[in-house]
Amino acid sequence: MKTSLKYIVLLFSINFIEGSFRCDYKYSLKAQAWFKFVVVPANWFDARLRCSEEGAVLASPTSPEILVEMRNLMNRSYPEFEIFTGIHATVSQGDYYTIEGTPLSKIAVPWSENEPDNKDNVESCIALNGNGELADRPCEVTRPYICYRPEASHVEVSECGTVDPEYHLDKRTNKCYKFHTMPRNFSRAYLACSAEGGHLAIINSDVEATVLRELFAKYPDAKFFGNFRKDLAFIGFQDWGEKWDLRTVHGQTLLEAGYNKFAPGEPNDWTPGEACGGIFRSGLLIDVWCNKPAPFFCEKSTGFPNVCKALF
Ligand SMILES: [Ca+2]
Ligand SMILES: [Ca+2]
Repeated sequence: MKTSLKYIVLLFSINFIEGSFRCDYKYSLKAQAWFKFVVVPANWFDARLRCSEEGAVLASPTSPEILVEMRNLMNRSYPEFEIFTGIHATVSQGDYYTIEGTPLSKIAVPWSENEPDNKDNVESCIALNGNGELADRPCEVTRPYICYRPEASHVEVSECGTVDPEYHLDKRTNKCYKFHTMPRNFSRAYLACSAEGGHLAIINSDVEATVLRELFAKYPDAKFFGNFRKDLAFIGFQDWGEKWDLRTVHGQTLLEAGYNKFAPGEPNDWTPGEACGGIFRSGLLIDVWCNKPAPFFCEKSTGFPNVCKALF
């Protein structure tokens, strides 16, 4: 009995399922890809970033099948409604390519009336409207958008419930962790963890502090490139705009969360709204400037977001 149970657990803990991805994406058989319509408008740069962090790309209508699926998701058939596509000339004005490198000349989608016009010479990003027509727009304006992930033949969904191989399960806390060595400010670090289906790590026990301390130790200073402090990393607490009221990104005080051991002299004086959570290599806490880029820890539950199979 015990052996068979172990076998079943093993079978389900590391899956090599053909065609699996997070369930907040919808699989299209015709386009052989996963799609997610993001309703909250973002500027083009943030749209690209969020799709990328989710393991996808900002969608472009590179085939009739993809265009059909994009229009289905938009679900509006009037020209006033627009989404951003991944087609852009943000590197060199006028040189339009999709994120994946397909040139604009290979995109068989008509232009909207009087477009493209590069109005005021500030338009380097391409929107798709409800009529299925293109228009160039300033990249800084905000639009909804669609993230896209072509179906790979073999996708490894880990025991952490993600295709991201950098998340590792720690049996002591039954949570998964990823250490981002590329430094970001607190806001961008928060975005990265969130887009990956997790959150900036919240320490709920001395054991979890040990887990992070040990993970940090696997990355000595020499493994980081760049000019920033390598003795601390962001984790998920901040002052929420009120001086001294440090709380986790899930709203709990550190005591409620289960761990509030600060380094000697920390937290020290700071300006409200500019104190964000950090952890030293020692495992002790520190409050740091939110806008100074630092490496960071993400934490993820094994079962969120859910993983879905493509229906073939
Ligand atoms: Ca235009
Ligand atoms: Ca935790």
